[in-house]
Amino acid sequence: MDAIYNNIQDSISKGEKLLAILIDPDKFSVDKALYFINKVNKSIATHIFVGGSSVNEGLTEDLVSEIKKHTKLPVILFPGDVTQITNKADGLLFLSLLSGRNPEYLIGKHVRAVSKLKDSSLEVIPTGYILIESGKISAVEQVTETKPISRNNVQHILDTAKAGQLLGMKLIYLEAGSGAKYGLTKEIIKAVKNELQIPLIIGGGLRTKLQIENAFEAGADIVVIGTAFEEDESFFDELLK
Ligand code: 1GP
Repeated sequence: MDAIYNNIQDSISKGEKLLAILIDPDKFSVDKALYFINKVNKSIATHIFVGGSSVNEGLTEDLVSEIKKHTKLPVILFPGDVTQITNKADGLLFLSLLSGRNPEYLIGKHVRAVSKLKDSSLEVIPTGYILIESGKISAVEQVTETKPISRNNVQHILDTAKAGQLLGMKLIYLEAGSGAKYGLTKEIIKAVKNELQIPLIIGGGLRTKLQIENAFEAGADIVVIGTAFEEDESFFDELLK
């Protein structure tokens, strides 16, 4: 039943690194899906994440349905809101924003999600989501009305990630914010990875192959890339299988 999560763990045990392409339904037209997903299929990407901080209702379901027609990769929801939950996907990152102190994003929206998840076949993966300050105000910060953790306060980042694991979360997602000025440093990634026994996702502001490799080298199990492909699809050519 936990195929996505088990496959992530299998890959990690074999030393394989995982790359998720993030598609934001608000910035992406369904007409482009076939062309774009063909590029994803030819690349080293292993997962497709779909979601955004603010997405109009219905867009996610239409887009996920279209994506599913063209790929065998797992399609996982990365929702900014309950309205983005759709059964058409394979999995759902059930995100709790641990860096913030807004109860809506810690537990409120989750309670409202339950009725949508009734009879759902989505694989729900509890995920501790931690926003780190990265040179500009991120959409997550604006929408959730929470402050990111300072990138200089590594101990607080570590304690937050560890608290997520102790609460039973199955993944920790360290987020610099979409289009961040600076991606997360190797030092932060390494320090958090050393604290955790659960897989670590890293995303935000990564735009080059070297930055992706550095994140993997520092200990990221899954790297998420969104903006780099939105801005320049030729980036896929650097990431061919
Ligand atoms: C955003 O971590 C993801 O939530 C990806 O960030 O768009 O900067 O690649 P980018």
